Amino acid sequence: LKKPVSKRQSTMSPQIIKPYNIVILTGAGISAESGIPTFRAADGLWENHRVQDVATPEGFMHDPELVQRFYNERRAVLHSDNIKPNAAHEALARLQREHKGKVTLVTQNIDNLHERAGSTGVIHMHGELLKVRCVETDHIYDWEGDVTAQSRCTCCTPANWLRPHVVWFGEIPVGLEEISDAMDDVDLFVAIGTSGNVYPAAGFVSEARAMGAKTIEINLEPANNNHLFNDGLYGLASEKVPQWVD
Ligand code: BJW
Repeated sequence: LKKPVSKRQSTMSPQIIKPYNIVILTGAGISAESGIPTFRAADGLWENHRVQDVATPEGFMHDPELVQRFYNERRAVLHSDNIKPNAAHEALARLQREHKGKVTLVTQNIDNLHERAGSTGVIHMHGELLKVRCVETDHIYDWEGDVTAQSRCTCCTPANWLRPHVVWFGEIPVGLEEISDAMDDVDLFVAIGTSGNVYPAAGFVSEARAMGAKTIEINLEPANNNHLFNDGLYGLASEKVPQWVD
């Protein structure tokens, strides 16, 4: 992995250059080759559902059973034997182990493929599929199977409903403070397999540039915010990410 030349570093003498800090943002594209579908298909539907029906608090209030079923199905897919981390997840875990500076891994994905590849400290800014939370207290529970009509929290009396621990449109993403801390001393920002359509994640590249960081996009095709990146590596994540890391 070659050292990025950022505005800040280029003004420093070589003797005082410290190990550089990397912030990586991943999206659905990194898990596509592991068998998990991306979101923005040409027909605008997510697995045959309208976005507003399954990924908004209003959709959940209107038809909680539909939304629970949608996430139950995705949880079941995640557990199936053919879903495994791919070479891109593995390369990022290797980078985290071997890089001398900080590597902050932020994912918009709710799957657990980064962790299964060996990554640690992953910030799941849009939540986690294998967790649910109490609608009243926000207490979070690990959850492997289906959420049924009988599923209730154990933190309230009487017990309350559980909802998927995911971030829907109009809700505040998870870990924003930690992400902002990492952005304070970022030298290299890399976005992998994300379409640049959803904020605040799509705006991180601008924040990184404002800090003087170099920015790279790795994607099958240029994202919506592609003009904001210094460099692009285009192709399958399972090929381009290991090439970039190694
Ligand atoms: C490959 C590949 C291969 C394929 N190899 N690549 C303007 C500014 C700021 C905010 C807004 C704004 N206008 C509207 C908003 C609000 C809204 C928003 O962004 N709306 C847009 C539609 C405009 N944002 C929100 O509501 C967010 N909250 C918020 O803003 O709170 C206010 C606030 C923020 C900050 C501080 C204080 C207050 C919340 C957004 C929540 C998004 N939730 C979802 C669902 C999560 C649960 C679930 O999974 O069901 O998150 S939506 C969905 O989109 C999911 C994803 O994480 C997210 C991003 O999708 P992603 O990962 O980019 O996937 P795709 O499918 O779009 O793209 C796949 C990419 O992969 C493509 O580029 C392919 O080329 C590539 N690819 N195969 C490499 N093999």
